[in-house]
Amino acid sequence: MEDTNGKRGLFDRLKKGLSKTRKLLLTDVDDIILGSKQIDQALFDELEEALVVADVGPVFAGELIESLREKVQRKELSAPGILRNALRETMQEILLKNESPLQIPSDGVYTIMVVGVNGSGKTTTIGKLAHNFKKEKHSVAVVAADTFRAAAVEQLELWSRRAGARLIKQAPNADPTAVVFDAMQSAKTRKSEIFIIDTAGRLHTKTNLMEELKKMKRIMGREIPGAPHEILLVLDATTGQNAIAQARMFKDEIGVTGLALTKLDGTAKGGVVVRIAKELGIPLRFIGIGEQMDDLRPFRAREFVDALFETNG
Ligand SMILES: Nc1nc2c(ncn2[C@@H]2O[C@H](COP(=O)(O)OP(=O)(O)O)[C@@H](O)[C@H]2O)c(=O)[nH]1
Ligand SMILES: [Mg+2]
Repeated sequence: MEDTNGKRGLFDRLKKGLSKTRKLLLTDVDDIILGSKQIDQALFDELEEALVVADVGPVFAGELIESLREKVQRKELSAPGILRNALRETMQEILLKNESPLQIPSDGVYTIMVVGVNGSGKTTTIGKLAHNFKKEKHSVAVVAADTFRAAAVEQLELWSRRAGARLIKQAPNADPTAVVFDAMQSAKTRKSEIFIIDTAGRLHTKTNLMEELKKMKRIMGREIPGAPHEILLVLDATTGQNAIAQARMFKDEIGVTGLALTKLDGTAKGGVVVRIAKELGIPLRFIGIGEQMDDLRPFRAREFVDALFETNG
């Protein structure tokens, strides 16, 4: 029997989730390397272009190539064949510097405010997060502060049931800040629980949305010292440059302490993980690789690079 939830099973799932990016990156890089007899400027130029196509961004691509060039100069690299491994190692080194998983204290109340535009995957990510936290034996409450659409509350309710998390909600169209206030009152009575707050993401009323989010944030901090402990911005990886623009906006308006990048399974431009970490300087906490409950993972540089580059299987 295949162990789909064991370490290997989870890794294979990640690999499968990243298969579009793997295909693009590996095929291109291998074609370039196999077609080259020596390491020269032309080879570096081609590699850099392949990396940019995979959306790692020009900054990171440039840095990677520079680092490879230094290795060649130090004679650590002599033939194109070993370049692939060097690329993998260098990518890992750079990403490790950006690795910063969410650390949740085992005791006390911990609050996560989840923000992002409609459709980016907030509610789904909250469901998966709740599931993960429950597996780690935390108490979890999800808070339906996206009250704008009735369907949004129902969707969260469904996920709360799947994950076995408590749901805090009010009547449809309730004031979202009132829901948050409610949740914080509940938090005051708990010794130890993670509160995950779902919020609206309608962008056509941007100013109102940002004001509403700021108000929620203020109320949380007023009721529970240190809250929100994390402001997690959810970004859709398939939107590329747009995701970066959104991140800048949310960062400037309300402050963002961590990122979740969803739908990596839907894009060949998974290099955007790297780009976002690099260009925004916000820790990448989680990556989403599918629609199921187990399809959210803490971002780990080594695992991510291994899943991108491992060829057997
Ligand atoms: N393939 C894939 N789909 C996802 C992922 N995360 C979310 N989705 C889908 O994206 C759509 C929008 O998600 P939702 O959570 O409702 O977004 P919200 O409007 O930000 O709350 C839904 O159909 C989700 O199933 C992911 O990692 N991979
Ligand atoms: Mg939603």
